[in-house]
Amino acid sequence: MKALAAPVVAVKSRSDITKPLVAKLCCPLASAACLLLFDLSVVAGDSPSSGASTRPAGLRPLLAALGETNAGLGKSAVVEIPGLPGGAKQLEVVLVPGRGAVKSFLMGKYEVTQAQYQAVMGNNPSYFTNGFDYPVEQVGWNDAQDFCAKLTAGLTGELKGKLTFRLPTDAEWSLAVGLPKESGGTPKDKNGKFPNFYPWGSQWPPPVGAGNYKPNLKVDDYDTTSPVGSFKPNQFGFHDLGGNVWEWCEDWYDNDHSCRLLRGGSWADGNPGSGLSSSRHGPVGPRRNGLGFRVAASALGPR
Ligand SMILES: [Ca+2]
Ligand SMILES: [Ca+2]
Repeated sequence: MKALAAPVVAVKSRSDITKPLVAKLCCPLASAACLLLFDLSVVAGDSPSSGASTRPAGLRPLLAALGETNAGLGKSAVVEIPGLPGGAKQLEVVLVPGRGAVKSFLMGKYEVTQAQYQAVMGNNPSYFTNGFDYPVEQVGWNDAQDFCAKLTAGLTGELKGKLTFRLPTDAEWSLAVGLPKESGGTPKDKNGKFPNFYPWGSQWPPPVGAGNYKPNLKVDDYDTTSPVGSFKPNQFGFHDLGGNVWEWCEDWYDNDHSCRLLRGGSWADGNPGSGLSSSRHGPVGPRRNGLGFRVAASALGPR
């Protein structure tokens, strides 16, 4: 059984929970109108582990790479969201080369943060309001969809009509976490089918610093969520794919179509099953403090 983060006990009202951070993040630019100011500045990094450089490279090469089957590693782009507080993590997307039927795509280097969610959506539903770079949680699948739709609607200039933000598919998430080709129909069919295959390697329990997992594993210093990017990235440059918050994906969990798919485990998980790279979860309540998401993006229309 996988341990999902417990539903929030009604100790605080949602408005009480969000007030401190809202005050911190309050910015006159954080309105829907500001979304029209979106622009995408592409920064190219030679390797994911070196981090993104600050060299502007233009958008076109990245869009072109989305149409290639053999897109190069290490390309990333920053999506500038107006209204982020100074020093807050930007929304950065990393290019993942396609494989088989999966076309090359962009996926968020980090889980979506509370500052990013606040700036785009105008509210912060998170339970653990410890700072703006913590992952947004207590978001449902529909909330994540709305966030992506607003990002897409805010694109301007050469991006408009060329790119769409969405949630990663199950197959994309598997590619990003480095899984070999999987067999099976639904995500539920593929759940846990690669034993001893974790985001950090093959050992259990995880080594210290592997990610943010349940406190009894003693692999990190966080009892609940941690700021995104607190642990080293994987080979593609993604942080926190394993642990911190479970991540909503685009797919249904199974053919019942009763719930959407979650991947990656959370700060509240400490069993090997949840830690597996192939771990999936579906049947949960809509909003819990261990559930967040990261964005994906793909090209739209003719280039
Ligand atoms: Ca932890
Ligand atoms: Ca995660």
